[in-house]
Amino acid sequence: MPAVVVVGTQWGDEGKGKATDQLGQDVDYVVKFNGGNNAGHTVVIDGESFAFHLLPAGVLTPGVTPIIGNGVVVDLEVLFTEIEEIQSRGKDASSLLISADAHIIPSYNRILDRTTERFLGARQLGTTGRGIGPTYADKMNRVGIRIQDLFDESILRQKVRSALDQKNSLFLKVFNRAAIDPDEVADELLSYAERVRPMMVDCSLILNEALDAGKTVLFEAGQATMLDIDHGTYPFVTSSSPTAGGACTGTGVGPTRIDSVVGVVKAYTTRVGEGPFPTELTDAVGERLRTEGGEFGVTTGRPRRCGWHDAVVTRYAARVNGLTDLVMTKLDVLTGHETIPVCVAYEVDGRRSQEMPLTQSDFHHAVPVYEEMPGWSEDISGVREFSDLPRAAQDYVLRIEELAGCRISAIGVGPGREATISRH
Ligand code: 2SA
Ligand code: GDP
Ligand code: MG
Repeated sequence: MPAVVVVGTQWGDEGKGKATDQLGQDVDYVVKFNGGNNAGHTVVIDGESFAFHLLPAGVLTPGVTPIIGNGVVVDLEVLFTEIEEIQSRGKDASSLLISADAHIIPSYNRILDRTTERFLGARQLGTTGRGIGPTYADKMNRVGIRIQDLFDESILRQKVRSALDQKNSLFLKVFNRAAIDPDEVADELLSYAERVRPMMVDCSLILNEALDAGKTVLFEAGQATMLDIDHGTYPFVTSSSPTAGGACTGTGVGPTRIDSVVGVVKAYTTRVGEGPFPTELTDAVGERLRTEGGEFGVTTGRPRRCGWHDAVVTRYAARVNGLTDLVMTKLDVLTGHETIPVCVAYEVDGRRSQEMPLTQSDFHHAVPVYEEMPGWSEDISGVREFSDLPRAAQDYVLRIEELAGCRISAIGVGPGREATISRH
């Protein structure tokens, strides 16, 4: 497939890193199109684990050109720390490219993100504190700083000053903090300019020319459908577009050029941060999923909230992303449960529906309707053929496929690249 988009179908951490790494073995470009270093993707190669926050997962594959698209927000300090870390582990990151239009996360937005969360107290969103929300807000308010601004010092200083004009009064009057000196911020940003210069490109031009020349491109999403600013559980969302449409706006490639959209879905469900989660388990079973699934944030180390598979969410994700395929991950983690409930519908005020409720108020009190599936006890981590899975595990996958209305073309049974069952 010349152009394939990989998205998360739930609340993130579905295993997009592994899926991108695998699909990315056969492509020429991997482009990250949304989010920033709030993402945490884990890739395990030959038993060695790599965690990415800002860099596209494709950075590990020789011959692949990784690109940070215009839809991404870039923390320059994190960028160079990650590059150095990868290089110190013997991998080459020198082919990395960055869109000239990508926005930069200035230090004041990290401060603003964390201070706002503290200020909100019980009403906080549970952000990653990386400055993501304030940087996208600046972009929409047209007071953002872009990668290209690093190469026009007077414009950069002017833009930082305008952004801080508004924020300093907030810091001083509301948060009771000292004002931030615009020149200090500009000096810090400018100190990265020469290292960024060779990476800065026109992302849209490069990708469209590559597609014209018959090359292949993988579009890698950070976060997931239910965290999408438009289609997620607003306001408990991130501030970007992790759904398939974001691949177009976040890179400058038109929708007619996209061939397939792969949704990554965990066999169960997790969420980090605040917000509604109908199938959440707050009991010992949830704790067991967290322990056996290693469900802790890759970026912040926060324990993830865990619950059963919510097929209403998966079905919704299939619709809003126009999914062509699903890749299911972590089926191995469900081994050993006597029965496995799957949420097949919600009840809202006594009415049952398989679709996402129209309003967030309804979603907040949606009651999951469960169907009990028989579990299995055999270790499935070494299975590589679908027909070799225990009957109950096969039925579990087929039922979710049916409920989602989308084919499950691969199944993960372990974190490693090889621990995958392909159904092609
Ligand atoms: P933000 O920082 O503004 O994007 O936070 C807003 C909400 O989005 C959620 N969010 C995430 N949820 C799951 N995984 C994410 N990445 C990391 C990971 C998370 C971590 O891969 O483990 O390490 O904690 C991610 N990024 C943002 C966030 O929890 C808020 O609910
Ligand atoms: P992402 O944000 O969607 O890329 O996912 P994360 O990397 O944050 O979290 C997914 C976690 O599950 C990582 O630790 C992966 O190594 C791990 N993982 C991915 N697929 C599988 C699988 O099929 N089985 C198991 N047991 N672990 C998996
Ligand atoms: Mg993650």
